[in-house]
Amino acid sequence: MAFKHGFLLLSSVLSALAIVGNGYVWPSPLDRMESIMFQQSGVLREGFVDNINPCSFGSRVDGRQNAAEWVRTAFHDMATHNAQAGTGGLDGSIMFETERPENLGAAFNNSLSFFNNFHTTRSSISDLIALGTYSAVRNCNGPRIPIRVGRVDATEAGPEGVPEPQDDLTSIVTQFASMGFSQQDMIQMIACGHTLGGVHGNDFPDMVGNSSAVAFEHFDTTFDNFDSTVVTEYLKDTTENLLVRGPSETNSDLRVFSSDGNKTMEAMADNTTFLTTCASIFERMINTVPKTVTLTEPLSPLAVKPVSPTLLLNNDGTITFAGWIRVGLTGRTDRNLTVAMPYATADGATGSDNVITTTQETASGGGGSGLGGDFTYSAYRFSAKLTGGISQFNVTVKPASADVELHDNEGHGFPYRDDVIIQAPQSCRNSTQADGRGNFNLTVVAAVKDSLLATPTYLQVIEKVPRQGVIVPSLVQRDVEMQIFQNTSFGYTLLAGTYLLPSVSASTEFKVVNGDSQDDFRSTAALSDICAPF
Ligand code: HEM
Ligand SMILES: *[C@@H]1O[C@H](CO)[C@@H](O)[C@H](O)[C@H]1NC(C)=O
Ligand SMILES: *[C@@H]1O[C@H](CO)[C@@H](O)[C@H](O)[C@H]1NC(C)=O
Ligand SMILES: *[C@@H]1O[C@H](CO)[C@@H](O)[C@H](O)[C@H]1NC(C)=O
Ligand SMILES: *[C@@H]1O[C@H](CO)[C@@H](O)[C@H](O)[C@H]1NC(C)=O
Ligand SMILES: *[C@@H]1O[C@H](CO)[C@@H](O)[C@H](O)[C@H]1NC(C)=O
Ligand SMILES: *[C@@H]1O[C@H](CO)[C@@H](O)[C@H](O)[C@H]1NC(C)=O
Ligand SMILES: *[C@@H]1O[C@H](CO)[C@@H](O)[C@H](O)[C@H]1NC(C)=O
Ligand SMILES: *[C@@H]1O[C@H](CO)[C@@H](O)[C@H](O)[C@H]1NC(C)=O
Ligand SMILES: CC(=O)N[C@H]1CO[C@H](CO)[C@@H](O)[C@@H]1O
Repeated sequence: MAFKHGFLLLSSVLSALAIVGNGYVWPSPLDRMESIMFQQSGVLREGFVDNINPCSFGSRVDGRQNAAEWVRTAFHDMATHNAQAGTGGLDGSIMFETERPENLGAAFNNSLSFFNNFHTTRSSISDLIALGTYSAVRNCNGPRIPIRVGRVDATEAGPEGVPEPQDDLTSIVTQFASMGFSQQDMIQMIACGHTLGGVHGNDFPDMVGNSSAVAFEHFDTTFDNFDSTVVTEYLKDTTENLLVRGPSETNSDLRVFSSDGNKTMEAMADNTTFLTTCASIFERMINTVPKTVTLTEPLSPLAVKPVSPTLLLNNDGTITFAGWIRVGLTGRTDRNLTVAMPYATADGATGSDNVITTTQETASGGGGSGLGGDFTYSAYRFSAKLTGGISQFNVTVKPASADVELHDNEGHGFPYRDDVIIQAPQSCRNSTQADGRGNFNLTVVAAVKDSLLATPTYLQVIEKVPRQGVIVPSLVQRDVEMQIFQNTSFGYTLLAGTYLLPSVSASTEFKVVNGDSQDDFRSTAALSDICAPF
């Protein structure tokens, strides 16, 4: 097969999920989204919250509120769903639609360029938009919205059809009906959306009476709190929401909110009811997807999760196994834990010698959390030199005052094989221009078991390919057949592959694959400038 430098477009890998009980079996395509969702602060944090923390973030700098922009992005992406045909919905097609009059504003590209930092083969832009709504709402003191994943990104623009403030009530009701939402749903969804943010002078100068980008008229006085004030101020007639108070040509919120005699709004005036109502309608909003998409069960955090495990063949023949074990603290009163990893060698041997010890991470107090207390964890670091290799491990957690717990990955053990090992120190990514055209030279070295050499080994790099008019590049897999580079006397041969990465792709994912064996999902950003000798 002539794979060399060939490529294929990535399709969703998320359809082949193994979900067991509450959690799922590790490793899984879900791991990426699970980490982004539940490792929001502290040690091992992913940084997804950076652009929306605090809830008002952005508003004092440039008259924009990022949390509000993320929520608006989800609605505008979803709004062109056709429930009858089962087309459109939360599918990332907003990427191709930012120049439409119905999508006025910097909100969409601003949100998408942030989500792009988290875009991988295992985290689609549309799943990130959905997680963006969860995160923005949660970080603004709003309710917890269950997050299902598996959305597949559109590859082109969809039809038009986002409601606009000058539309009459009948056409707005019709538009929501076409998306699959009733008149009451419509009132709820808009009221919930307009508890954050406001209207910008540069987007709607006639409404604001000022075309300045920093003239930002909030929908309610608590624009940075996800609460019912948008409703109560409307009912008390003290609201400064320009979609209620503003010019009558563009006061769509007044038309919508009063369309059932204020019945739905009155029912949402109470904060508790507001939060439960919004959790439910926003969950339906983000789960409005094309009928070709099957969403997973809601993500829940794994109780015990290996984080960034790596192997490394040393020049004395030993193998270093390092990484972290993330241990969930939810429901634990005794947090004085001893965490260890009984493992099986490459040929399956176990025993009391084959146990890796861990120490609690010292950075950031040794732990971290999701948003709003949805999940908390401690992180345990390990780094062990193995002499017989590895094929799988379990995790034991011993609270000081209770019996030892065995975490065996739903009975499977955590599979982890040493057939193919990416040699991070021998790999490099030159940060200076390799060829004077802005390309980066990526060199990847892997140790492959001699017994596997009859099968070709491929370096698979995900190249980010820019698209005209779209702020998010597409992800294209490039396969490079790796060549023998150095023999060792340890049963492994070092193979090397190089790929010239365009600068937009300098930071991307890669893996090394040999038949059924692979070392998976590494980041070029973690590589140094110089390839060190073995
Ligand atoms: C008839 C339907 C709707 C109309 C006509 C409408 C109209 C508007 C307008 C004119 C703005 C100001 C945008 C700007 O100045 O950049 C806005 C902002 C916003 N809308 Fe809506 N909207 C509708 C429904 C919704 C829904 C269902 C949501 C729910 C998620 C939502 C969420 C938001 C948010 C969060 C903002 C604030 C954005 C920011 O501060 O940057 N909208 N909307
Ligand atoms: C427009 O808004 C800006 C920013 O809030 C403000 O400095 C300016 O005075 C406003 N102009 C008018 C005419 O109100
Ligand atoms: C609904 O509430 C608005 C704002 O307080 C008010 O102007 C309007 O008269 C109310 N409509 C009905 C039918 O009660
Ligand atoms: C809702 O909560 C906000 C603050 O979180 C508070 O200012 C407001 O008074 C509450 N509204 C009602 C109706 O309780
Ligand atoms: C891990 O647990 C599974 C299931 O309980 C067991 O079959 C396997 O032998 C264990 N592995 C090790 C290394 O102890
Ligand atoms: C944690 O438990 C160990 C015994 O398992 C004990 O020696 C140690 O003092 C405890 N540490 C704290 C902080 O309680
Ligand atoms: C990239 O690096 C490899 C290995 O160091 C080298 O052989 C190749 O010439 C380099 N390519 C460019 C364009 O610098
Ligand atoms: C969003 O970004 C794309 C790509 O850079 C650009 O073509 C498009 O015009 C931008 N949209 C807006 C509204 O600025
Ligand atoms: C590695 O060993 C093989 C066979 O033993 C030999 O053909 C090959 O030239 C050696 N390669 C290197 C890079 O030393
Ligand atoms: C500028 C720079 O760091 N260049 C290095 C790129 O990587 C190759 C392979 O390790 C080195 O030889 C260069 O010195």
